[in-house]
Amino acid sequence: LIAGATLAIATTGSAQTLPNGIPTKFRPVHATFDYDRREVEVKMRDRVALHMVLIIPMGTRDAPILLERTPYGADKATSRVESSHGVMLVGAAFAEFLKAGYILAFEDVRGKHGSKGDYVNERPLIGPLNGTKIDHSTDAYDTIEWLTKNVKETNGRVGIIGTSYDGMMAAMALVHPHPALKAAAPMNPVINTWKGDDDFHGGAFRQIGYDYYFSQDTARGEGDDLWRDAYDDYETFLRAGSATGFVKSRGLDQIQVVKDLHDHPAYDAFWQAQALETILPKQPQTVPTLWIASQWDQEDMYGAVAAYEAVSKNDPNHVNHLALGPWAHGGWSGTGDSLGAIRFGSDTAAWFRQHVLIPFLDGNLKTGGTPADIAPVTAFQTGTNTWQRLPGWPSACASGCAAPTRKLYLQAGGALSFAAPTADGADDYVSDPAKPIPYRLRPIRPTYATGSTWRQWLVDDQRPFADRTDVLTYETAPLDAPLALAGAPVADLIAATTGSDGDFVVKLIDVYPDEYFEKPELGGYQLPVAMDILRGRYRESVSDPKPITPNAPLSYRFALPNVNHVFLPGHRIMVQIQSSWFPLYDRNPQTFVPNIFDAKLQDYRKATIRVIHSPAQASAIELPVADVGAR
Ligand code: PG9
Repeated sequence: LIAGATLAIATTGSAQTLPNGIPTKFRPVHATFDYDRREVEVKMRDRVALHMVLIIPMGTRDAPILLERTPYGADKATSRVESSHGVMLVGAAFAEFLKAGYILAFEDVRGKHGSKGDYVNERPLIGPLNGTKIDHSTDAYDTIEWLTKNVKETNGRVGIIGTSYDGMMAAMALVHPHPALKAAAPMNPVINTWKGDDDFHGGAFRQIGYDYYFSQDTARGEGDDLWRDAYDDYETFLRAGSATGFVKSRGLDQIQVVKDLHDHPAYDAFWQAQALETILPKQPQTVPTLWIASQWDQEDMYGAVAAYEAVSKNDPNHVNHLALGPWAHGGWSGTGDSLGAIRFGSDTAAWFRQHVLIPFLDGNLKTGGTPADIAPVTAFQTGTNTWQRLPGWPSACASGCAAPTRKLYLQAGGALSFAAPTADGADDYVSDPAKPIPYRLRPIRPTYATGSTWRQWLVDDQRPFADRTDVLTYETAPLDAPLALAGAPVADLIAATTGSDGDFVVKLIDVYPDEYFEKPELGGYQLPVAMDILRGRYRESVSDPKPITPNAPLSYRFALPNVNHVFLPGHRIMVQIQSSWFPLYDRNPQTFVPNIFDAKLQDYRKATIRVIHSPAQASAIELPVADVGAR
């Protein structure tokens, strides 16, 4: 006892160091894991190493690989939760792929996150804008080559998938594809960022891109969020004046893509040379492809359908498919029973994954897989809330479709009807750039801010805008029979403005019955079905902008996004017309200036717009009217 006490005192009394609590090298034990997570560096043909993470179900053999190439972080995509179960690491949809027996491979595109090399936003394919020997097509090729040679668990068949930017990566892999690439599913892909995906719509510039480019293009990893001057983005952007004012106030002109956007406001050779919907059909389609579109895609509403339509023109083996769901951007991967206030009666996204997407992948990728019976077009029809199998898309269009479009004419007294107007008429409004029309109810939060409801804005109730004096509103009587649309409605306005430039926003709206017993709070709801904008200077040519002749009645014709929707009996069809949609789109000064990005304070002027609905100058919206019951 005494000896022990002496020893204890001696130990405490001496300045003996304690062992480091952190092991020199901790060796994790993963014996209970049901997956193997492998991080690999893959050398491209120019010796640049790209970082890839593989999730391989334990004990798997002879399995196909699903590859996603991303600028958003392969590590992040494969480490959502620390878990012994692979399905917990990845998003819910990817968990379904794992359960279905796939190996998952996420690769950082060059220059981002763990990958070496330079990052070029939307790096153009080799050609007039890219004089190097590498692009995303060659990087996909080299990656697939590596996967088939180095992953012993694979059956040597690879599918490429991805949403948005990653969807563009999937689309680019289809250019000179690797022979082991056996399926592709580009989801809400960026195909043409000028024609209607992220950056421009009808020539009007989407200012929300600045948030994206600030966080994405100022750091190899994840960048910061762009700061604000006010809680309400309406205030922040209005104070900045022009888009260039906003750029300068934040130093964004140091970012290459921001310079490119500024220097190419029109659809010039720069945009034309990288348009994937013109590049893809140059070679016959060989890889079975399922393009996935969302009816209310708030970011890339153009790409999937445009690519499907273009590729279908050179598809000798009939391997090209389209799916259209009632979703927002990326909605195929989530829970698809509702969007905002609108309900679809079932989990449309889960149904799509289990009945279309996974069977499509299985049929093309699994060893001995039998081709699934996937219709050329699988489209969810909103209104009736049913899935349809269609032979092609669109079902109706101005020419060359199964059915022609039908004109719904603007009429006096705010009416809309399929009969052409019989008396001269017009409606006027004053568009004031000092008080642009908010695209949503204010305060408008930054697009990507926590809690932002940006993803559902395309189904926002339009009532708050319908009674503004700078918005024209036309509507039918309640319908006594259902009216189905399957295609892209076309706005066809005859209008005059006192300005020498100006924007036209046209919204096609489903007005719910005044009282709606199924969901009373939707009584009178004005559900946007398709909406878009045209910058007047591009009314004749998207590549060659011209001033508008003031006070001259001129044609403003432009397509709205694709819809597969039924206006049900008792509902009304409404059209709203206005000349700003702020701050999503930069303001048109309504005075012709060489580059609207640089418009000066004095360029922004009020204009009176006259929309004409006379027999000789009828304004209308052309509807792709289809058979309601097509299945
Ligand atoms: N829609 C995103 C995007 C923004 C800008 C350029 C390219 C893509 C995306 O979600 O990836």
